[in-house]
Amino acid sequence: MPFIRKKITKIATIFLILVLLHNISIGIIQGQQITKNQYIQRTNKDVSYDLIVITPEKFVKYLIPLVEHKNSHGVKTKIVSIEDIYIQEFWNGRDDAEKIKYFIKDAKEKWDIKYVLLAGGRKNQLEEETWWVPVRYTYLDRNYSSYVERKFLTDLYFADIYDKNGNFSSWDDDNDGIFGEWPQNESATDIPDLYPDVCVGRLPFRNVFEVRWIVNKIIRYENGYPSESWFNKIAVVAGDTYPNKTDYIDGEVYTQEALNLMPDFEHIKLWASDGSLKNWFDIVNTINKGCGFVFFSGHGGPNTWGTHPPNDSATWINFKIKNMLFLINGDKLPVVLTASGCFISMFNVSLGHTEWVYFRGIKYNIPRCWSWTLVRKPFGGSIAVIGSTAFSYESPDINSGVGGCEQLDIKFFEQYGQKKITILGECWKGAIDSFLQNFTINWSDKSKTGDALIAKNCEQWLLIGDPSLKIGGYS
Ligand SMILES: [Ca+2]
Ligand SMILES: [Ca+2]
Ligand SMILES: [Ca+2]
Repeated sequence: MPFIRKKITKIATIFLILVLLHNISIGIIQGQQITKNQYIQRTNKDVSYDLIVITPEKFVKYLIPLVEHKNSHGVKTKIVSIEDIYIQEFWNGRDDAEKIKYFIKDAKEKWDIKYVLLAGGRKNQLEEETWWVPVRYTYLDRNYSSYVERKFLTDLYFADIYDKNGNFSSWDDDNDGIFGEWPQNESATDIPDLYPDVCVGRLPFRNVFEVRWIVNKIIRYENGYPSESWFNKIAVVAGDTYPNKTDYIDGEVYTQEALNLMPDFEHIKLWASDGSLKNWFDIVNTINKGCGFVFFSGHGGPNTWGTHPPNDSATWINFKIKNMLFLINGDKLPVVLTASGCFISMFNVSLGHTEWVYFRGIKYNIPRCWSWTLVRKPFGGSIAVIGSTAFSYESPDINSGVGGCEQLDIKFFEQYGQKKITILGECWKGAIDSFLQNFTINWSDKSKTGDALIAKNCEQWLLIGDPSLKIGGYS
């Protein structure tokens, strides 16, 4: 008997040591004195939240004023640090981005969240990418051959957490580490349903200064006075996107469709065809006077938006990052839409990252993309930009509009102007839902310009801004 007792004591001791090592290791791995049990105690409260803010520990204290502000308006908000997420999802997720996605799934199931703010972007300006909050690249480009060039950023990955059967959607069905894969001349190998299950927006902060001034911007905007006349205007900026390819003035047709959906707003047309859009100054002048929305329909790059006068492909009318210096619109901050501006929201650009920006044929580097520059601008700019992180594609058929990126913008205005949805992220989500319901994707399509582009237009349509933003502010 003493022998058996001795054996039980030995087994119990080993078990105790293993339990201790396990809990300590979780703490040590993350460099924090925290055990898994402590963590579960902290998070298993029987509560619900509307918004979770996901951010590195470093930014947390600067986001607390935003949380207090949101809670004061009845938007129940919780900040969760990336470091805490990595502890909680220690056993889940193959990489950092997938851990975040599992956490969002857990948060939806546990707290019934509606909105997720990814509050962090690239850490530095070097060529090598390191991120405050992880990103996901998908592989669905129809213009380039190598995988490196074919990948593009998508935050829809973090919003589309369930597949059509209600299971966790990895966006990597064949489990090869290549996400959202639809190779050229082949059927799709990964088939996500793309329908967002939560509303996701990103503020790609690089430093605490940006966090502080954008938190301040959002608070001032939401506490502002929506009845003020500046907000009740929508400006549209467009010309002939494709002078040779299509025989209509593309951007002007699409922006008119958006205006038709916004009857309660004063319409300001900056159109190349009637001379109301001659150059960038017309845009700066309009934004400086104040408007609730600006819809740009044309071309883009990380550094610029642009279009043409009718039937004149040689002439460009651009609105570049450098022109934003002249924006002095203060608190009169528009929500900006521009799905057709290719690469305009490519928030992975940096001074060490040379892709896609040219001056007279010479590549040069920019510290941040057009959309983020507009949102982060102090004393003006915009409150949010919804735009594309890669090549976006206009519909080849103007009558049906099948899958064209312009339809995403138009459906956004349908959400706001017709369905009276006033929360920014819900307009974003509703537009994607409606787009996907209208244009069914055949995932077996092998054509170069077919259904893959419908999927791509959705995946890259990124909200830079607070998804819980009350458009026009609280009265
Ligand atoms: Ca795959
Ligand atoms: Ca889904
Ligand atoms: Ca045209």
